[in-house]
Parts: sequence; structure tokens; C-alpha cells
Amino acid sequence: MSDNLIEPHGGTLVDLIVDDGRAAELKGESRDFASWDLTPRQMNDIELLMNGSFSPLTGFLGKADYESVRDDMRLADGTLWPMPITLDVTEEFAAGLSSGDKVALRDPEGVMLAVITVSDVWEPDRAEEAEKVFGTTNTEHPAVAYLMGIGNSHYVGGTVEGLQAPTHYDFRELRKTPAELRSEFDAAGITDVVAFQTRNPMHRAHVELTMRAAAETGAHLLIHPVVGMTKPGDVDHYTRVRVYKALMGRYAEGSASVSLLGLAMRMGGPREAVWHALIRKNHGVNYFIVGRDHAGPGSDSQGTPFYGPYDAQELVISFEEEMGVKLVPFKLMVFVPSQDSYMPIDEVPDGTEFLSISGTELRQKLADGSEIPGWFTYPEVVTELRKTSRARKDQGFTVFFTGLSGSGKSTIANALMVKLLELGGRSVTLLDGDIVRTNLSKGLGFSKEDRDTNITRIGYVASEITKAGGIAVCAPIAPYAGPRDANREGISAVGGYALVYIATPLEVCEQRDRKGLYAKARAGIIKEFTGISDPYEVPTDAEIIIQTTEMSPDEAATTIMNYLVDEGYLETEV
Ligand code: PPS
Repeated sequence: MSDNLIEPHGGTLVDLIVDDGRAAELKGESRDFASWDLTPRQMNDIELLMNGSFSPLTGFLGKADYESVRDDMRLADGTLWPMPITLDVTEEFAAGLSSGDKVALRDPEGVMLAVITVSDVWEPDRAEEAEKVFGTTNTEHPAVAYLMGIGNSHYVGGTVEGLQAPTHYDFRELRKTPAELRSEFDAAGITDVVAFQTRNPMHRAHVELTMRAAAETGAHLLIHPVVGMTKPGDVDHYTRVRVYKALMGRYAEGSASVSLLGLAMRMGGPREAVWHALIRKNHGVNYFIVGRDHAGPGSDSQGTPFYGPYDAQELVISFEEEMGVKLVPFKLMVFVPSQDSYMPIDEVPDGTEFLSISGTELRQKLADGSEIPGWFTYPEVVTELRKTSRARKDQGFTVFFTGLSGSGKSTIANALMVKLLELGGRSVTLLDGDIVRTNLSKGLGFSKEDRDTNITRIGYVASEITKAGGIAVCAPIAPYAGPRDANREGISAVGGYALVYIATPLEVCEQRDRKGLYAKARAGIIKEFTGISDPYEVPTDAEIIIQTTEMSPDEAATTIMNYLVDEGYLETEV
């Protein structure tokens, strides 16, 4: 396939790194600049701004460009650009800035990577941005969650002067800038390049479709995986890059190459697909593969997809000519056993059996250690995935109790710990409310803020224990859903997690009043006492609910042990 619309290696590249003289000048003046420590997402954005991946952008968007991008997918001068690239800062920081000021942008170690000359500072309407850019204000969309919850409230626009790219210690030889890739293609006499974007490990279906795309276009194949921030819960990039490297031997010599892109994805579906195509064009690409639900975050909790499956393809097609990048659409590739080959699902004759394995099924197979069929992936891929995806029986996990004071959490947690120690195999750490408050959280009180800090600290320690393959048993009151949810997310990413709600009614806890605290709380001697003068948000997501009025601590601990066996974390019947 050849197309005259497609201009090879097109467009002017921006390079924001300044020469040595200017760098020295900026360093000298920097003691007068305000300093901003870049967030992880900003670290990704600044790298791609500086190396020209975001050409024609020359900095973080100012207000006029931002509003135009948000509303019309174009910069104020009409140039196509679908994603707001903004520098979000706190209100306090923003308050100290005026137009014309310079701000040193620093990495987490304090190294000055760039300087921004401020053009505008403003407070955006983040809900409006979410609605217009991502089509929703539902915080189940990762970019909306970021915008409304993690990102800062004010934006700073302005031109960026780059001093040095962020330092990477991993896979340096594979992190090629747009200029490097373009010159490699030129040196090899390659005029047409087809790019494949991915944030997942690749299997046979992906290899087959990329080979087809290369054959159809007659172009060199660029495997261009994202190694910046991707969707929470994705396979870590170290594992993925080892997979991509291992797979390169499957392609004909010289027909394909791999380069890593430190992009922070937004999971913005159609707009993101256009953005991806523009970024690839900057890397010398003129054909771009877009599949089903490209860069989509899937569905919300009601099962409604955020984007239609082919919305991204349609939007990319509508800008093909303007971008100088041609869409290579593909359908889901499935395995047809009778032909021992892969084909697009729409080419499978009616009535013919076909096979595929979803990401969820694959994760399940990796978790329970069961066999992954050879038609699905290659042995070298399985080897790499198994290195990091331990079977559940070998993973660490956290059992996180929550319940009122005197509900029986500590007693059951102790019984559980002893049963786990009796079984052996993993280290067990008990993070009981009182123990934690004596050691980890000494000095904290019982305000909402202090309680949240306490639970977040427990969650952090539990996640480290879990990541290292141990068992953490936590037993604080944990009265608020927010930090419980955050702990669940953080811990589940590194191992197992189960929330156990000790549902002893307040009347029973108060009647027992083992420590005499309820009487003091009623008398107003202890303030902010959970259940009496402070809230307890009953969990709606507990894996296990224990009614202590109906079972002994021993039975309760056995119920939890049985759950852990059923889930595959423990091997023996208990
Ligand atoms: S929290 O809310 O999760 O941070 O609380 P936690 O760390 O589990 O600490 C609860 C224990 O502290 C004692 N205590 C209080 N509890 C609740 N509210 C108030 N105001 C309070 N003041 C002291 C109490 O003994 C709790 O222990 P348990 O084992 O839950 O009875």
C-alpha cells in the first residue's frame, strides 16, 4: 500500500534543550527562580516536550491554547493537538507567580531539568476539562480520577527551556528520541514506517497483526511501547520490555525495531489515539496501527464502556490527511485451530471454531500457575511473565481488619496470626491498632486527618510486606472508606488483599466495654470516639464479614483461613 498523502518522516521537530551557554546562564540565574518539583506525570510530559515528541509544542499550554485544545482539539493558531499538556501546581505555589517569572522545574532529586517562563497562571474548571476532553466526569476513568483527585488545582503555562533530559537507568539503549529514530530510518534507507503502540505484553496475536500491518503497508515495523505512566494495574514495564526484546527474534532480520516511549498515557480513547498518531509522526512514522478500543479505559462499574470500540479509528481517519499519518485499522485477531493460524475475527468463516484468551484469563492462569497454551503465546514470553507473576500460593498478601473499638478485631487477628504461623511458609506481621499507635504512628491523635494518616501508614507498611512475599495482618478501626480504598488499590497491585469487616454492633461493643473507653466517651471525657462522637463508615466492599455475636474468635479465624485457601493464597485445607 502506498499513498501520496503520506509524507515520510514529516514535520519540523522541536528540540527544547538549550545550548551549553544558555544552560550556564540559566543555572547562574536560577537562585532567583521559584522551584517546582515535578510530579511523576509531569516528569513524563517534560521529557516528551523537551525531546520533540510533542512537537509543535514548545512548553506547557497557556490558557488560550488550553481552552482551544479542550474545546476543539486545536491550538489557538488552529494546529491539530488533542490533549491538554498542562503544568498543574498548588494554589499556594500559583499565588507566588506572575507572567514573565521563571520557574526551575526539578526532578525528585532536585536536579533542574528545565526552566519555564510563565505566560499565564489560572485555575481551570477541572470538571469541564474532564467532560470535554474525556467525555465524562466519572472518576472511574483514570484520567478523570487524576484530574479531580491527584492533580493540582492551578495551571502554569509557558515556554520551556530544557537543560537535560530526565535520567533513566533502565533500557537506555532502547529509549530513542524522535530525532534519533528519524536518523536511524534515514541511515537505513527506510521511507515508510508503521508503528504499533502498546502498554501490554505482546503475544502471538499481536505479533501476527503487526506482521500483517507491515506486509500490507510495505513499511518497516516500529514496536513503540509506552513505558511512562500507563493504566493502574498494568504489567510493569520492566517485564514488558523484556518480553518485547525477546520477541524481536520472531521478526525477519531488519524488518522491525523496538523503541520505548516515556509517555504518560491518559487513557483518553479517541482523542488519545489522535495524540498517539501525532507523537508517532514526530518519530518518523507514517502509518499507525489502531485496534479495538485504542487507549480506552474499558467500562465503568455499571458495565458501560467509556468509548465505542471503533471511535478511536474513526477519529484518526478523519485527521489522516492533516496529520500525514495513515490509519492501519485492525480487528481482533483470533486463533483458528483447524487452520493452525491467526486471522482477523471478521475473516473467520461462519461456523468455524476460533480461540482467544482475555487479559483477565491470562492473569488467572499466571496466578494459579496453570499452563498457557502454545497457540496463545511463545515460550520466551511465558518465561518472562512467570519471572514476575508469581502464583498466588507464592505471593504475599494482606488481611485488613476494620471494625469498631472492642469489636474483637485484635482477638481475631491474633488467632489468625497464630494459625498462619502454625501453617508456616511465609513471615507474618501483625499491625494491630494499639501496636501501630505506639510505634509507627506515635503522636497521632484521632482527628479525621490523623486517623487517615495512621491508616495510610499501615497500608504502606502492609504493601511493602506484601510485595516482599510476606503476610500482613492489620487491625485498626480504619473508620473511613477513602484510605481503606487507597490501601486496597496499593496492596492489590503487589499481591493479595482481603478486607475483613468485624460487624459487631455498637451496643454490643459498648456493653462489653473492655477498656472502659465507651463509658468515658459517653461522659465526654474522651472526645471524637468512633461510634459515639465520631463516624464509622461501614464497608460495602469487604471480602469477609464476621458476626462475632454468632461465632467464636477461633471460628472467625478459621473462616478467614478457609477464604485464603479458596482464593489460592494458602495451599493446605485448614
Ligand atoms: S484509627 O481510627 O483506625 O486510626 O484508630 P486505631 O489506630 O485503630 O486506634 C484505635 C484504638 O485507640 C483507642 N482510642 C480510640 N479509638 C477510637 N476513637 C477514639 N477517640 C480513641 N481514643 C483512643 C482505642 O483503644 C482503640 O483500640 P481498639 O483496639 O480498637 O479498641
